[in-house]
Amino acid sequence: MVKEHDFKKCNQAGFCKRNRQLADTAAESGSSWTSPYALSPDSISVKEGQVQATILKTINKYEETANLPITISFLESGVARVTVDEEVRQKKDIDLRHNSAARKERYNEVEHFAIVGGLALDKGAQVTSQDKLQMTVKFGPSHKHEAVIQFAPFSMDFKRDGQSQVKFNDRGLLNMDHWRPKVETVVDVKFEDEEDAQKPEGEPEIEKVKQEDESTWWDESFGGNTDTKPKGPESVGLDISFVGYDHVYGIPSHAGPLCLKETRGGEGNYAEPYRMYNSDVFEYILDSPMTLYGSIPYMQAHRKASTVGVFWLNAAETWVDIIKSKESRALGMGSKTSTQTHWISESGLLDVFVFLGPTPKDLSTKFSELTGTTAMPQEFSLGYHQCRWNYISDEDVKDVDRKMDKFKIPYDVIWLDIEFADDKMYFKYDENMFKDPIGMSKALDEHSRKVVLINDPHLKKKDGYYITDNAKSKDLLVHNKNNDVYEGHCWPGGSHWLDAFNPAAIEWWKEQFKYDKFIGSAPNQFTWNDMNEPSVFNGPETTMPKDNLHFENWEHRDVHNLNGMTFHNATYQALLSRKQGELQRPFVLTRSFYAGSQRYGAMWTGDNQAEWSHLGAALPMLLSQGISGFPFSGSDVGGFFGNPDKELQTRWYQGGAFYPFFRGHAHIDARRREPYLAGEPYTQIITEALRLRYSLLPSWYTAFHQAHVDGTPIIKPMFYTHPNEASGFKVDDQLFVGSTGLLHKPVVQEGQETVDIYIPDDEVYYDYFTYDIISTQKGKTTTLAAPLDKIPLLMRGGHIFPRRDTPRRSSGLMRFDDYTLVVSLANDGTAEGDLYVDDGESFDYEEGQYITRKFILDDNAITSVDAEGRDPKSIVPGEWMKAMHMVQVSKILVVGVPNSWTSKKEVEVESDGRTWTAPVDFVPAEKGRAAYAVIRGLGVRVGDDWAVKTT
Ligand code: NBV
Repeated sequence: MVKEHDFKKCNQAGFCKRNRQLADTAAESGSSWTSPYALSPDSISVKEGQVQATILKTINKYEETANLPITISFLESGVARVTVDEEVRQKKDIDLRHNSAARKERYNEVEHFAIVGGLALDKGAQVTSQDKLQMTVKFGPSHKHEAVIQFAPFSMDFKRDGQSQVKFNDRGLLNMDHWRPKVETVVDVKFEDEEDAQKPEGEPEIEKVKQEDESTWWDESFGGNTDTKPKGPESVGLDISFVGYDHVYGIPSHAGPLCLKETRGGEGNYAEPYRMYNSDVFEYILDSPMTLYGSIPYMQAHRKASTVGVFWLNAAETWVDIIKSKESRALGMGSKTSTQTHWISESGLLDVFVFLGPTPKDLSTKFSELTGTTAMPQEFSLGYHQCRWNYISDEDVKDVDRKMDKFKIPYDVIWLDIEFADDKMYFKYDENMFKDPIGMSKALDEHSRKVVLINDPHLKKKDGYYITDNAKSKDLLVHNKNNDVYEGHCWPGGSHWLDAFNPAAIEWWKEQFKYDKFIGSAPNQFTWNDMNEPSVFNGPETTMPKDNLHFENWEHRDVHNLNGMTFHNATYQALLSRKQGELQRPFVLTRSFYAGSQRYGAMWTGDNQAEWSHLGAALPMLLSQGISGFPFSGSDVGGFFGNPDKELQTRWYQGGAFYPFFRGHAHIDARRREPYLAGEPYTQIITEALRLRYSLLPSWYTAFHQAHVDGTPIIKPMFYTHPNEASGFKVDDQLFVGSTGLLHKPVVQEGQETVDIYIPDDEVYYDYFTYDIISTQKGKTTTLAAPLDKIPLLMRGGHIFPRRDTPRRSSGLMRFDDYTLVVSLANDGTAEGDLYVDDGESFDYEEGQYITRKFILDDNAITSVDAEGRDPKSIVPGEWMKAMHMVQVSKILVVGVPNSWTSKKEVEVESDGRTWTAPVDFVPAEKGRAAYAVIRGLGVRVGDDWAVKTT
């Protein structure tokens, strides 16, 4: 069990404690509380979508102020951004500072790592009114968005269609700890008369020092480690209120419900704020706001028919308090709940993006414009990954491979954990155990399978280990507070850490992955980045000291939450450039992440446990990843720590078949548990779950492509697909796959043989396996039988989705198989769906080498047209496209066909100027099962336009 006391609570982090106290003081003072921040109207300048000004923070009774430049940017997308910095300090101030190598200004480079676009300014933004007290700016498409900036105290109100949605500093909790010198010796100055007191020349802070509680400003110790905090207090805090919104989601990763809880006590609530400080929290506890391995400080608020959100662009340790308040409305009008949040970061800028919706999908699109979308994955990475700590030798790997084949269990990737490396020196295979890694890779390649090798950011401190020696000589390692190379403990013992903030370190890292450099590496080998929070065994809270220094002398404190992403990026770049001319898409799994990590690969939820509760906890976490822009996510199937019993293992595979990233993994001390070891009936049931995943790969790939195009989640929660159905806003134990209409609810309890599945609309739903019509009622749950061999899976009426029905050993072997289309008729007799397919490995799709189809069934026909309306002749087919020319849609299964199909024996097919007929098998409705028809031997090319006449 994770030692909770090894990690800080808010009151053990000085800045969190201070800001929370401020919230208490403000609340206690009620209306007499005034925020000491005022925007100076004289400082305002407006140009082309941007307002610039200075906020003055009154810092003492002499009315001295700290100057905080503010930039409010109105973006073309309708998103607004508010950035507040602190004026660069005087040289003399800097000299007064503790003697430290750390940079003096506030960290301002998060944008450089997290943001890739979407910053074009809305040049049409217009100041529509301005007086001494406030100004109003209209912006965004059709000027529907509006920002009201109140000057004193400073606050902002973001409106859509004239209605307040998001408010800043409404509760007066804005706080930027201004820079102050550390006064070593407090001079004992006594003032006879406070009123007449003259400020002593040159010693402005002395009196203040005596009045304020300084105890959390400077050095702070926790768990035997002292943070020297050479820059003193520099926290940023802000209250952000979502007016009229009673649900908030996001800020992953936390092991709790998708819909975030309140954090200031009360029944069922948390007593601590949600924390974001990427940490190695192995065996994490469930239903907790404790931090985990990665952070995306992006929150969305939702109410019926409206979604808005904020993105807090700060990479320092961050805490978020959430409370809800009920406001009664006029008599008989009931009450309206608002959610009030309080964001607190240890250092850096105040930099917040505001999204005004109104749909969850709008938010996905806008957030992905800023932070990028999911990298288009290699298709194999959507298959099943077989991992454990550790497959101990190349013979072991080949043995597992053979056995998977023997039991006809499909899989794509086998993984090697840290024991593959000689004495934990990554880039060096343990030659005794892995005698022929190239031979091993080739053997796997025969069935189009891959290997993933772990590669952690700690480099073993050992003279003669080329990697460390070379990185050290080039000064590419993280430094300690004295600016020497930092040393800590990790798997290899004494270790150093690559500083992937340094562009030269990335260039160097790329070199190490070249095939001729990394002996034993091969094109079908990919990478796993673990421990990149970074995890440091002897560091404070198992990570790096905050006063460590990175590239250009930024303190670790400022960049901590970005650390994992920079390493993930370095590895992604490295896999991209292993050999000149070999342009295959990288696959890199990361444990630690930040907003933007989706551009580099997949994540998983770290070290869970082989317990039912952890199986249940996985889905809400993955759903949260999906709506937060990083949907390529999974949890260790089977549970990392411990030994699942066979029922749990089986249920986990059934649930895992619906994780975007699907990997079985186990701790080194856990018993072997490859699916073939489970024995019957378990092995067979697990194999069926895997085959289901494989047959649906075309649909998964299509969903991934959508995520790649516009940030749409791959698995979707109910509030996302049905934003107007309030009864589904808290539902986080079931999912829709892409736009397939496939609705799955995993069984997550021992001995459970039924599930109650929530139905979000009035559509007809069919059982995926039996085609039974499920009795549904919008907003209610319906009970499905779910014996061990049954995955609860429904097809929502109105969808068409692609499958490949021939079971094979790996996804690569299915590349040129024919397709089956499954059509589930809606109540109104229509259906539609999509297919996207490319070669699944190269970047040729960027040159138009892909097939994308829109399938539509209406009263008369099922048709397939190019989803982008491209003229097929405009595409010069490459090798893959040529091969695809032979691939057909060979079968269409139509579920829910009307009785008029009874006499249908064949249908007319039309494509490429030709017509022919295809036989139909019609099966009438029976005992609750829908009528269905199978059109066989269709013979249409998947890339061509075609129509199947159904009348
Ligand atoms: O590399 C060993 C493990 C790995 O199997 C696991 O998936 C990671 O989350 N790693 C953590 C380090 C040790 C964990 C106890």
